[in-house]
Amino acid sequence: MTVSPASPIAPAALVSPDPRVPLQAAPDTTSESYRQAYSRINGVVVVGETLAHHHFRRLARAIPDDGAELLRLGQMEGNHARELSACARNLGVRPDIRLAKQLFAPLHQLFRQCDERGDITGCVVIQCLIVECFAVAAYRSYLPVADAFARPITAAVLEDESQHLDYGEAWLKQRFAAVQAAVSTICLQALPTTLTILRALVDDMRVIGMDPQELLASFGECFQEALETIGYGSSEAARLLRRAMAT
Ligand code: PL3
Ligand code: FE2
Ligand code: FE2
Repeated sequence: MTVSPASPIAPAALVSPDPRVPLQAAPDTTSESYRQAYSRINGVVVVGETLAHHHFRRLARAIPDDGAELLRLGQMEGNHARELSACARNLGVRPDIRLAKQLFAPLHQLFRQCDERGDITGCVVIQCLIVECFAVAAYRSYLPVADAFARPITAAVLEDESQHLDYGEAWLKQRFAAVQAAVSTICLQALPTTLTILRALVDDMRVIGMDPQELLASFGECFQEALETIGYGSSEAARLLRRAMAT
């Protein structure tokens, strides 16, 4: 933290209690514009977590060997949906569920199509790589501007999400040669619809103090890292990501 020499004493309200969280001016959570933006963003979060819960239940059926583990991960998503909707309730804000369902519909539809044709790889990539990287990037960038009620909840959820990513990485890594082509195909189909969700929230993110550009960069980093972990070479991963994001 840098404090200008002209004002050696920082204003108390600007001092972050957690040294790992960067210093930010707190947005006014009671303003009408904040409340409307939060309603749309929290809607996307709650719908995303609820869909994640359903997706893990479907994965548990598709991969019976890991059924118990996948049901446990799905249970965590149900808890996330409840805990993160409490963040809106705490501000007296009602999440915009209708808009969020519309935004998530193409990605959820793609998951269902994969599930129906027995494309387990497609299902694992959509939920455990794409949705989870999206969640990790989003919660990471929300954390420094979260209010006092939402911050510890978001921090705990963020830790859980990395377990979900780990599951998908391990599953794909174990059978990389057999699944690589299917991974690339589903990335090209599913990443553009994920960016559409992000694009729809850009103005609202700015209103609540988030930096959409930073979120996008952090999503790209998370995804690139995941692809490398499962077996892609780094330039191969970068090329796939570039192609998918340009669509
Ligand atoms: C999988 O575990 C969950 C999928 C949820 C995706 C959330 C995307 C969130 C978009 C940006 C806003 C983050 C702000 C958080 C506010 C409570
Ligand atoms: Fe979650
Ligand atoms: Fe998750």
